[in-house]
Amino acid sequence: MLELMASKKISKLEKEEIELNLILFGLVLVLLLSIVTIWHINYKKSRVQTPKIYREISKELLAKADLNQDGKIDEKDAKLIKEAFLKGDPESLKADLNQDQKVDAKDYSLFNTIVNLKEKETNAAK
Ligand SMILES: [Ca+2]
Ligand SMILES: [Ca+2]
Repeated sequence: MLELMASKKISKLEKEEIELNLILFGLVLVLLLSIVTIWHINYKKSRVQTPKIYREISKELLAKADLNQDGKIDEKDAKLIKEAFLKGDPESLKADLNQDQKVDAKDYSLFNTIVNLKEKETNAAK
């Protein structure tokens, strides 16, 4: 009789353990699913919000495009890049954004792309 009771007790304990494991398994599953979902949403977001050209523009390039180093890329920098146009002296070469050792239309269009993207970014943040 006592033995029977003991085995019953054990089986009850085992049952509880299995249930607990099932609950834990379920929780882990839900956690994994939500991580995958969040990752997927963020992945889609980053794909939508980041045009290809923007991914190619590095932080260094953004820093370079701020020619007078006043922390923003604006018409003052545009003026500087115009002044540096087709010049080869070290001061003007700061405007050589694509680093081909000359300041030309490529750098100017790169600068314009950065300005446009910056504007889009500011508008999106509003
Ligand atoms: Ca500037
Ligand atoms: Ca260049």
